Amino acid sequence: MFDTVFTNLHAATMRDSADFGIINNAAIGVTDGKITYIGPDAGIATQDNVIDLDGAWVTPALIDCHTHLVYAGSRADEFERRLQGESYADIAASGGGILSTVRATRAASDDALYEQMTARFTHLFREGVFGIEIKSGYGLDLASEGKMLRAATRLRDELGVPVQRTFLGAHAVPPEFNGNADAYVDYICDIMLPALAAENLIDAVDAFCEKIAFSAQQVEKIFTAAQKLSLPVKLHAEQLSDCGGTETAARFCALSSDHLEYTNETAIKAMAEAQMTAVLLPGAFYYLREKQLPPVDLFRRHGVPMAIATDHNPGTSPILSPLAILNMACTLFRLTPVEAIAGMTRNAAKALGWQKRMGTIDTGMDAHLAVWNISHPRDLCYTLGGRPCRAMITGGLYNPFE
Ligand code: DI6
Ligand code: FE
Repeated sequence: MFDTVFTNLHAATMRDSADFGIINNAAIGVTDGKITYIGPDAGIATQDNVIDLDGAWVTPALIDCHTHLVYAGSRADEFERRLQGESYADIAASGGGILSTVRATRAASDDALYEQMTARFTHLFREGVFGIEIKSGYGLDLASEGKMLRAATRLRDELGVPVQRTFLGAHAVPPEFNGNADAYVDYICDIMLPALAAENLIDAVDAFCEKIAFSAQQVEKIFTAAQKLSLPVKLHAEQLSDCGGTETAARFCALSSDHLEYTNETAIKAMAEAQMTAVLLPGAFYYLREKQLPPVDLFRRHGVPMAIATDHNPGTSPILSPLAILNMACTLFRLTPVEAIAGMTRNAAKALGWQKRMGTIDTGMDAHLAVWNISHPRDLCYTLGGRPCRAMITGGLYNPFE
C-alpha cells in the first residue's frame, strides 16, 4: 500500500504552532517520495517495508533558508582582528571583508568550490538539514557569479537536495567598479542578471542594503530588473543600520527581509501587508557582538512569520550547526523553542516560497524528515552538541547515521 512505513515514532509535525503539532505513537507512510499517511500508529495496516524507529522523534527536515555556502578561503584572520577591536565596517573599508572572499573565490576552480560547498552541506545534513538556500555574491563578475550558481545547481542535481539558488550580485562593489556603485548596479541589471537567468541559474534575487553596501534606490533598480524576469526577490536589510530596505522590499512583495535588527514598525506593517517572512540570523548577531536585538515582539504583534537560518558565511557567521542557531534564536533573541523550530521548518519553507512542498509533516508534502534521539522537540533548542540526529529521511529513503 505504501512504499515505506515508519512506525513507533513521535512526530512533531509543526502543523500547529502552539504545541509543535505533536502526535505521540505515530506512523508515517510514504508513497513516491511524498507523505501519504501521518497519524496514529494504530491507524495504519501492517505491510512489508516497515521501519521501526524505536520511539525516536521525527520532525520535518530542517530548512536553512539563508546561506552563503559557496566560497573559497578563510577569514579567521579577520575574526582575530575584530577581537582586537577593529569593526566589520573598518575591515571591509580596508579591502578585507567580502572582497577578501571574492579574491579567493575568483581564484578557485569549479571543482574546488563544489567540493568545499558539499563538505559544508554534509555538516548541515548531519544535524537535520535537507533543503537549503544558497547565495552567490563572492564572484561579482559574470564568470565567477556563474561559477558559484553552477556549484549550487550541482548540489541540487547530483545529490537531489532541494536548493534555492539566489543571485546576490549586489553584495559588495567589486574592485573593477571601485567608487562607482551605480555603474556596477547597471552591470548587474543589464549584463549579469539577464545572462545568468537565461542560463537558468537563478531562482531568486537578493541584495545587501546597507551604508557599507547598496542604497534602497540601487536595490529598487535591481528588483525592477528581477521583476522583469519574473524572479522573486529578497533583501539583506537593517543588519547594521536602517536604510529603508525593508520598505522597498515590501513594495516588490519580496519573499523575505533578512537580519532586521534595526528595522522599524512601519516597515514591519508593510511586511505584514506584503505577506513577507522575517528571516532572523542570530549567528551574525553573535559573531559581530551586536547589541541591538531584532524587534521580535513587533513581528509577533503584526503577524509576520519569523524564520531562522545559519547565514553561513566566512565573515560574520562561520557556523555549520543549525542546532546551535536554534539555541541562539532562543538565548539571544528570546524566541520560544516552538517559534525557533517553526523558524527552521514551516516558516523557512515560506521564506523560500516552498510552503506547499516542505516544512511540515502533512500528507502531500515531500517526505524529507529528520529523526532525533531526544525526549521532546524542545530539546533541539536546549542542548548544544551531543549529535542528536539519528537519521535523515530524504524523499522517503532512510539514511541512518552510523
Ligand atoms: N551580511 C552578512 O552578514 C553577510 N553578508 C551580508 O550581506 C556577510 C558576508 C561576509 O562578510 O562575507
Ligand atoms: Fe547573509
